[in-house]
Amino acid sequence: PPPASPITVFVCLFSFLDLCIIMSCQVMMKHAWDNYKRYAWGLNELKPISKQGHSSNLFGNIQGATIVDALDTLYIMEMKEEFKEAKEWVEKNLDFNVNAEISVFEVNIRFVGGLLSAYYLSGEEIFRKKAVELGEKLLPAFNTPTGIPWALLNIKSGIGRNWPWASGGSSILAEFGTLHLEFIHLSHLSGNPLFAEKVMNIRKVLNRLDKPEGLYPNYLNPSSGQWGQHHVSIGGLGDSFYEYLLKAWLMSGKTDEEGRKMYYDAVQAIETHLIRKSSGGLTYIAEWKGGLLEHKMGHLTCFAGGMFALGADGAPNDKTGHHIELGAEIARTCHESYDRTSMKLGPEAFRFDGGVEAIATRQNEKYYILRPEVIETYMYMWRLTHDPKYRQWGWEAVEALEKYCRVDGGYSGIRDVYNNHQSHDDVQQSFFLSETLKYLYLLFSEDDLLPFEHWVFNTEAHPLPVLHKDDGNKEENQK
Ligand code: DMJ
Repeated sequence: PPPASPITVFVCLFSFLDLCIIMSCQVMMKHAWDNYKRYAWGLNELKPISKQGHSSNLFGNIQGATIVDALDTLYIMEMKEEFKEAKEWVEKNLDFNVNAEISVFEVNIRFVGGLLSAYYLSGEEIFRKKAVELGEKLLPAFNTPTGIPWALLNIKSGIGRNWPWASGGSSILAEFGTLHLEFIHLSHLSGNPLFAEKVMNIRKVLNRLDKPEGLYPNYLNPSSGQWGQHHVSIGGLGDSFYEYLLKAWLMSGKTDEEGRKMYYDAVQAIETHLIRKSSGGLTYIAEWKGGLLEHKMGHLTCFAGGMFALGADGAPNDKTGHHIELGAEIARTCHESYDRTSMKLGPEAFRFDGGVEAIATRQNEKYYILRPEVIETYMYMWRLTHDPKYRQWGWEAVEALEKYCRVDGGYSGIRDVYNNHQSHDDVQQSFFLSETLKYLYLLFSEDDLLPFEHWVFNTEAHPLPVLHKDDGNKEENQK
């Protein structure tokens, strides 16, 4: 049953089912938000079991990740009071003049993306100002011989470096490849072409390089401009690079032909070399290591179902139906990865070898940290096909989240989804509010709420408007 509140019980009793579920999503958001506010206000994330703040070093000592990540969800769910208090916090407290080493990717997708969406939805100038201010702080990350940015940047000193664990001192494909949408909007909103130039240069570097079998390795050295280890993944370390090629084209009003070509060429190579069918008939996307396949799929990889379906419309050679079908098959596989656990929540990674299909076999891959990718794919599949099974599957996820992740102090991740004796990880990730709950809400809303013709979602589910060629002039004329 949906989480009880007097209003939801009333609506559900009178069986306006979609409305009832939408309200359940609001109730979930309220529970997550109120507890964050109560126990961790102004800090990055909430520890819902120990009821205190959680600081991740991804944001250095920039604070308020949950507030900025949640702004647009609060707005979309019409939680006006909460949106107002979040805005006031941003006005008074969001400060980028700190001595902090941050992840350029995480700060871009959560903070820059969150602020941009809040600006476009509400029209409040403070969000535009803060987004541009933060974007400027990120620019020194591009000071490398190739212009491929560092992964980590001290935003006070402007000194960058890469993750010590990354192959051969490389930058990571999914990190430097996931700046494009936000940086194009930063140029659009600031009138400063530098942001767009930086991300267009990343494309130029990539296009000059030979790609093994047409695939993009996850590691690229920013000094030599050469690939590191030939490890290819559509999940962690690779994922949102592919997403942003497609969305760059869509966000340009389908004028960015280079983005389009890079996306469909990449999908072609992925289909040939990475996508396989299990003996039980489940389609999955394997990982590629120097030509050898590892038959494992990450929870993160599950976003690709939605991506294939979203890109179906422009697919070359009459392949629209094929791309929708591919999206549907990935959605089914990812649903199976949920359905084959005892909690009905999916593991971090699942395998197709050693006699198993869509099941995690290693203890350190059995956790679920409130990730959105499977629900994200349900949302895209629903919007693009209206097959009711996607709403059914979304509802199963709501029930499981309520049963196993909801605790007194908010929502927590789970350490082992195959073990009914709950062990919580005690973190309410900020992406639970920005992505998981937003995608659930959109799954049960009408298609004209943030329609795909006018909006694209960044990889943290922050909606950004499609830019048409004459948008800049229109704004000039209005001034
Ligand atoms: C989010 O921060 C983004 O979706 C990112 O692209 C991948 N990981 C998390 C959610 O799982």
